[in-house]
Amino acid sequence: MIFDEKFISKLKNARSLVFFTGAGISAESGIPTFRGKDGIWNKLKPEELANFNAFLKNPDMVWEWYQYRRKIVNESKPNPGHTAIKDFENHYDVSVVTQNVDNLHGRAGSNNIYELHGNIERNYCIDCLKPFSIEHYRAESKGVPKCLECGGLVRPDVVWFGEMLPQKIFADAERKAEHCDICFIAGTSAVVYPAAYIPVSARQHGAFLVEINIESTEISHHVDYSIFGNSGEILPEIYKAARSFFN
Ligand code: BJW
Ligand code: ZN
Repeated sequence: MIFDEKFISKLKNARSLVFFTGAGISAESGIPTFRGKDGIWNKLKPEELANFNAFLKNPDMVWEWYQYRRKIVNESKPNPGHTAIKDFENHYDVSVVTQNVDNLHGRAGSNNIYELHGNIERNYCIDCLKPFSIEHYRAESKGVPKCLECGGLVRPDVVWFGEMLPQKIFADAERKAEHCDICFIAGTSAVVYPAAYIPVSARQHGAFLVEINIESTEISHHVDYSIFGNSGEILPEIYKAARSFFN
C-alpha cells in the first residue's frame, strides 16, 4: 500500500500516537456498527434504546438488547486492526481512546485504553450503584436482574445519551490528545459528542489527523489525510511502514 509522503514523514518523526476508535474497528470482528452502510442498529435506533428513560420504561427489553450484544462480543475476537494498534506500542507511546464497549482493544493487549462509553462486561445497580459482573447473573433466566443488595434494577455500565462520560477518563484522554503527534480516527462516524471533541482537541494542539474509514464522515473535511478502506487491512499496512523505519 502506498501512503502520502507527508504522512510517512510525520510517522517517521512521531513519538506519541492517539487512536480514536469507534464501532467500525470491530466490524471485521463481526460486531455490527450503530450507523453507516452496514449499521444494523439503524433498525433498532440507538438513541431510543441507549437512554435511561427507555431502560426505566422497558428494562427487560433494553437488558435483552445488551445480552444479545454481549453474546456477539463473547463470540468475537480482536481483528488485525486491534492487533496493529497494540503493535505500534513497540515503537511509539500509544493511547487508545475508544468509544467501544466491547473490550476488544483490551483483549488485543493494548495497555493505555480510555473507554469513554464504558464497558459492556460490567453492570451496576441504579439505586445503590454497587457493581456486578455478569457472572452473578449467568444463571438468571430472562429479563433484567435485580441488585443482590437492595433489589434495584441492574444496568450495563455503559454511557447512554444524556449521561455524563466518566470525567477522569475523558479528561485524561483529552490530555493525551493534546500532546500527541498523530491522531488516527478509525471506524467512527464522529457524530457523538463529547467523544468527537478528542480529534478536535488533538488538531487544535498541532497533531496531524489521519482518518481511516470505509466512507467519508463528519470529520473527513477536517483531517489532514483520509485513507478509505477496512481498518483491519489499513492499520497493519501502516504498522508495516512504521516498522521499516526502526530496522
Ligand atoms: C468502518 C468499517 C471498517 C464500518 N473499517 N471503518 C454536541 C452537539 C450535538 C449533540 C450533543 C453535543 N453534546 C452532547 C450531545 C448529545 C449527545 C450526542 O452526541 N448526540 C448526537 C448523536 C447528536 N451526546 C450525549 O448524550 C453524551 N452525553 C452528554 O453529552 O452528556 C452531557 C451531560 C451534561 C450534563 C449532565 C448530564 C449529561 C453521551 C453519548 C453516549 C453515546 N452512547 C452510545 C451507546 C453506548 C453504549 C452501547 O454501546 O450501547 O455510544 S451511542 C453509540 O454511538 C455508542 C458509540 O460509542 C457512539 C459512536 O458511534 P461510533 O462508534 O462512531 O459508531 P457508528 O456506527 O456511528 O460509526 C461506525 C463507523 O465505522 C462508520 O463511519 C462506518 O463507515 C465505519 N466502518 N466498517 C473502517 N471495516
Ligand atoms: Zn443495589
